[in-house]
Amino acid sequence: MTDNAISNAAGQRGFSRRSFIKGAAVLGAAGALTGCSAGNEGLEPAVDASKAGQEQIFSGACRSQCVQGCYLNVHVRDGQIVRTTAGDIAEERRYNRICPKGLSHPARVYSAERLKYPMRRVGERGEGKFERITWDEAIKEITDKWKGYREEFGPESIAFFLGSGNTGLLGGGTADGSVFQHLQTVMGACSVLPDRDIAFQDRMMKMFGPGSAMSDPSQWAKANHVVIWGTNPTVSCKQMIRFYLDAKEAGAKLTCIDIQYNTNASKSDWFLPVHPGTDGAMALGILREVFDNGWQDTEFVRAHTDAPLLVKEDNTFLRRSDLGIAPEEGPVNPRTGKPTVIDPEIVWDEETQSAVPAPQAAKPALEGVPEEVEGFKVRTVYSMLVDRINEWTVEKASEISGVSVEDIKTLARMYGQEGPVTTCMNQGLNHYFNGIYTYECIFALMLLTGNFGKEGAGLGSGGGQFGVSNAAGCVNQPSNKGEKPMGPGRNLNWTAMYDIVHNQELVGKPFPLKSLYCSCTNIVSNQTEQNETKKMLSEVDFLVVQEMTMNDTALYADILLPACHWFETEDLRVRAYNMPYLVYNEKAAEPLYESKPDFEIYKALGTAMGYGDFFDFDAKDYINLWLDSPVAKKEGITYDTLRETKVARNHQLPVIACEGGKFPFPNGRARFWQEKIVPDYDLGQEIDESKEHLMLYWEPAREANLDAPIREKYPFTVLAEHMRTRNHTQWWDVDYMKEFEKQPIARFNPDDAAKLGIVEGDTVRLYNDRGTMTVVAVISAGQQPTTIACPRSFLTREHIDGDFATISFNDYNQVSRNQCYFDQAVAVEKL
Ligand SMILES: Nc1nc2c(c(=O)[nH]1)N[C@H]1C(S)=C(S)[C@@H](COP(=O)(O)OP(=O)(O)OC[C@H]3O[C@@H](n4cnc5c(=O)[nH]c(N)nc54)[C@H](O)[C@@H]3O)O[C@H]1N2
Ligand SMILES: Nc1nc2c(c(=O)[nH]1)N[C@H]1C(S)=C(S)[C@@H](COP(=O)(O)OP(=O)(O)OC[C@H]3O[C@@H](n4cnc5c(=O)[nH]c(N)nc54)[C@H](O)[C@@H]3O)O[C@H]1N2
Ligand code: SF4
Ligand SMILES: [Mo]
Repeated sequence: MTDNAISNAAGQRGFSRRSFIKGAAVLGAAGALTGCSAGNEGLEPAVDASKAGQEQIFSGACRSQCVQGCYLNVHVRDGQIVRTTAGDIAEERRYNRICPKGLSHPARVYSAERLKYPMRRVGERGEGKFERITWDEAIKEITDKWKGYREEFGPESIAFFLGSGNTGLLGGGTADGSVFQHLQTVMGACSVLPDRDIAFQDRMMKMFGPGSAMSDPSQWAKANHVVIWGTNPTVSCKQMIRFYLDAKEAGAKLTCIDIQYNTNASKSDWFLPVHPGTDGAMALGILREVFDNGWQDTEFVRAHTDAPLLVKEDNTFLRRSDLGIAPEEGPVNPRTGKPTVIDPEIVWDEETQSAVPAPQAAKPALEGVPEEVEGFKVRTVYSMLVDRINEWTVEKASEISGVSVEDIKTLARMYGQEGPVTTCMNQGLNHYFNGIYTYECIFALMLLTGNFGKEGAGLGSGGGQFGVSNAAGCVNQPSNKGEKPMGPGRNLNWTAMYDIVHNQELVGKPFPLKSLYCSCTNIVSNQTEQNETKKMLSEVDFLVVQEMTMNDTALYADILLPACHWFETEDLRVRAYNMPYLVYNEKAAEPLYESKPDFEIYKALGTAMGYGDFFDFDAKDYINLWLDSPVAKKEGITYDTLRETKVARNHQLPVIACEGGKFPFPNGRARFWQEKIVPDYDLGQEIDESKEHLMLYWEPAREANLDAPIREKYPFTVLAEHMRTRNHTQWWDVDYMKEFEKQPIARFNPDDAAKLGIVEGDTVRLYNDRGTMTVVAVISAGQQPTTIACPRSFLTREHIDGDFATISFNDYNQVSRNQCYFDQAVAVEKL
């Protein structure tokens, strides 16, 4: 940090330290550092100090992109937040939880790094030199600039980055109907898509259909096998870990497939290490063994997937209309208001040896179909799947994945013979360039062995659905005069941002982007290829950052707006992946310094832009608007009831997703085949369609692949591990969390370390063509050879030199706008 930034932070310190120490005494007494509390089911809530009349307790929601969304009690004494404890959801105590981060909120509230007042940049971008200004000056300067850009270049010259740092409705940044999103829509500004965690969700939708493909965790205990495949619940999904252990207690065998030995592995019955980014190849090897033994679930596949459908030479399905019968109009689709089209796919009926619409076939054939049906050259999806599986051998899969032939065969037996199997996945496989193909192959394994839509068989991890929300209605809320919002503006992909800002062009066409507004995100630390991010932020005309702390993105702002802490304002926590309750957050204390609730800032900006009529609501109005949905009405959830109950059951996972093999596609069948390739982004990229039609394509990761030519120069691959003590970069400002994770490290396999002459505690530099980082070495036998693991949420100033976030690449798979955080190769130098 520069002198000014330091003096600014030091200026804040005087107040904060004193306040924090006062709070910390109570915190220590509460034993806040002893670790993560277990589930509280069956236990009474902890001692209620409020009974002694000393403390007032407010309801709170922990709402970072940890996405567990725990319900907390916020204890206040003399107007100061002194501690947090787990809230009590009496009807389902299995969701009562708090972790050390949740316990350390007072330290965030009173952190020395909090932004105190609005500021204007006076130094170079990134230097962190600012001067204090008033709120009026800040709002006027921002909106004067924006009005100028809008006049000259149109509304899309301003872009908003909707970040995930706060999963609240009023103050949050996410695209869940937040006020921030409403402001962006009203202004017709562009939205910069974070492009994170996309491949997993995308492939679920494409293969299993819209809606949730995740079964309720209560199902896991009914499985014979639970496979934790590329997810790290003990660190990343804390609401979930107890369900794995429940399943184990109930007799399920736990298998952990990971690239390193970690706590999940230590709790599992079987740990199976795999080479990074090769799980898809391993799944194909498992499938080969399954098919060689005839262990596939033919009847499930026939009845519930597109395997028997006939594909023509033009890659579309043979349909009744191809046989000369015009499509019929079906019932009106309530979403589009248009009639559905009835034009069923044709299958070959084994019983009658004739071509009939799939719903009328007695026994749709999977194989043995004539080459030509009704004048069309066709193949069943199934026969193409079999061909592709036959391109693989267990030995080839073993060679690529590093998993022994024996172990692959054991997995085949597990999936093919010893079900039901619940497969628990999340984002661990997502963060590679080949992420979509990995998921396709594993999902195919689940479908082809019939491990889906049945008790104890399916996809686990706990998902999230907003059963009760009217998010779109919130965002598109008309003004009180009935005017419509101008937007939404265009979506911009992260990977194109540097080009847009630098060349003022998007896919060869002029695109004068002038201003970027970030709230609830730390893009410098979290988006891929940091040096490119920094170049973009240095070149953009006008950057507004709304933040709680002076983090790496804040250092670049032209205008910095200080947001208050979550417990200093009212909100509703709407997003959570594994905790099925909405949580109402009461205001527990006054915002410190001159910080303000984000809700008020968004409203002030909207009003100053001349859109006051669109922001004529208070918290109650907006929450009620979001709750204006059939489900919330049915459940009787309103702002007033939430203020009473604090929590309300929200997104309900189906107990068994796609139960009975009913998939939410028009034909009810899960999909292996894509008729039409629809990339989820368009940057004029060329697409090799041969990779995309059949869901059993696999290719290696880009740099994590051991055989990639780049590995000659950069022999190690680096996992970006989520930190135990931070959610992304949040909690960086809590000093005592550093007792657990002090500084950036790189973990090496002992043999690699010996070859490199590295011992624990050495200073090492990891680098590639894109970036460099200097950190401390740690040696661990849990690390596979040629792989390094680095906890990844440190700020630049916490590294000895460089920054971890500089080494990743900023490029997407041809159809999936998915950032890759784990697919990176480096060389290592001992300093
Ligand atoms: N404490 C904490 N919790 C968090 C977050 C945080 O920053 N900190 N972030 C939140 C967010 S936004 C997300 S998206 C989730 C993500 O939650 P998870 O999906 O659980 O992802 P990760 O924590 O990255 O864990 C990935 C696991 O996959 C393993 N892995 C990596 N590559 C491979 C591979 O090629 N094959 C296999 N089989 N395994 C592999 C890693 O070793 C690791 O154990 O976590 C959320 N929770
Ligand atoms: N190398 C690497 N990079 C990664 C990942 C990885 O595994 N490795 N994981 C990726 C994933 S999966 C994700 S989801 C992203 C997450 O990326 P981000 O969403 O950028 O995550 P955070 O670091 O939590 O940043 C949130 C910011 O919001 C601020 N904030 C919190 N609450 C509020 C509030 O109420 N108001 C305002 N105005 N600001 C607030 C916090 O101070 C913080 O700076 O990171 C991605 N980046
Ligand atoms: S950080 Fe995550 S697991 Fe910890 S208390 Fe907050 S929401 Fe819960
Ligand atoms: Mo994420």
